[in-house]
Amino acid sequence: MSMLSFEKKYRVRGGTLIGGDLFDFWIGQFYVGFFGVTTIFFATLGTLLIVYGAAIGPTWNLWQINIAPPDLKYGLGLAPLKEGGLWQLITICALGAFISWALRQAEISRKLGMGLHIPFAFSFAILAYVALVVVRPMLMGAWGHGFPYGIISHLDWVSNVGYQFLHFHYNPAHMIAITFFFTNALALSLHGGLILAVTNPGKGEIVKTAEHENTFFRDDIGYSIGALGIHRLGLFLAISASFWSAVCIVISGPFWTRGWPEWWNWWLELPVWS
Ligand code: 07D
Ligand code: 07D
Ligand code: U10
Repeated sequence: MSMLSFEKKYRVRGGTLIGGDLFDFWIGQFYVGFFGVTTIFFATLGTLLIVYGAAIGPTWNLWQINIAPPDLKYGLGLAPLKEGGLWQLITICALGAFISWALRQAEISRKLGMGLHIPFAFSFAILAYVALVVVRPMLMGAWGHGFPYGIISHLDWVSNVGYQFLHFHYNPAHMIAITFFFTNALALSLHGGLILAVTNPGKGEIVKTAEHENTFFRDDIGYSIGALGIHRLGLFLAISASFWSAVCIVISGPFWTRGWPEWWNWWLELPVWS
């Protein structure tokens, strides 16, 4: 309720990327917009296709439902509906829904006169998905290299693909991605902890200031990155995690076909050792 006076000010027409006034309105708390409609369309169609795939499949067990990509023999062509064609249509719907969602975020940001940082960040999640189901399969010559849509089956895919390269932990880009994921968790825990420590004090205590925040980290580690800086760092860490994930899977197959431990032979082959 407290938001209502503010909402009156910003809930005005404009800022849309496409279609002008068409769909430029709200339903309840949700902004609709052209890309809201395309999101609903793709997400609904994609979900119905998954339900259809489950209906013609062997199980209704949520964990076991599996929509497999086409056999490798179909290459980069279209497959019959029941032999991976469904996976291809669902992939198109997923891409349609994710990209619509990012554009919807962009329209809402524009309406509010905000930066486009959120859709920019979400684009990196989409990039990782595109790397898995579009870029890598295309570079390897078959849609069959995409991952299957199912809660357990997609885990099996990750494990199988990992062992195809003997020991996926030796993939250098995988190492970089994991390091970014872990650093991201460290940064968020430090930031969450710091903000709660200064702004949510015990009864009778006063709320502390930015000086306290900076001083804590100067005392602790000799440097404070600052209020704006920690958010820049957080965004950088998070998008880097997705970016290097995309890199680590795109190089596995298209650019490196042997076991990942073998990649490190370049170290032993350095001329300094001979
Ligand atoms: C908390 C935001 C909310 C999102 C949630 C996910 C669905 C799927 C659909 C039954 C952090 C909603 C789930 C819509 C249900 C049907 C048809 C985000 C939050 C709660 N995975 N993965 C999960 C997806 C890949 C891997 C869980 C999606 C790659 C491993 C969930 C994608 C690889 C493990 C899930 C995707 C991979 C998981 C929790 C797309 C490498 C786990 C996700 C579109 C990235 C964990 C049983 C979560 C698990 C898990 C969804 C892709 C690896 C089902 C939508 C192919 C190793 N994945 N995943 O919290 O418990 O994300 O699995 O790319 O251990 Mg996965
Ligand atoms: C792809 C998700 C995109 C999601 C989108 C939105 C909805 C809507 C609706 C909630 C990228 C979806 C939204 C559906 C939901 C509502 C309402 C995110 C994506 C667009 N690994 N590994 C990674 C670790 C091993 C292997 C990435 C760790 C083994 C393979 C990350 C370990 C082997 C692949 C990572 C470990 C192996 C990966 C995943 C430890 C198996 C990939 C994160 C501690 C034997 C994948 C792009 C990611 C990848 C990937 C971490 C172990 C294999 C860096 C920490 C050794 C084959 N692994 N891994 O990418 O890079 O998120 O994918 O052992 O393909 Mg690995
Ligand atoms: C942050 C922050 C900060 C805050 C914050 C946050 C980051 C300091 C100020 C935010 C953080 C949190 C709240 C913490 C928790 C969040 C997470 C852990 C992240 C994960 C989130 C979730 C798991 C929740 C996910 C929920 C979602 C995605 C909402 C789902 C909503 C919908 C499906 C509806 C979307 C609406 C759309 C698309 C448009 C409007 C549509 C409708 C209202 C529905 C009806 C549609 C129509 C009428 C359109 C017609 C449709 C047509 C024509 C198509 C029909 C097609 C057919 C085939 C039928 O830093 O600051 O605090 O809080």
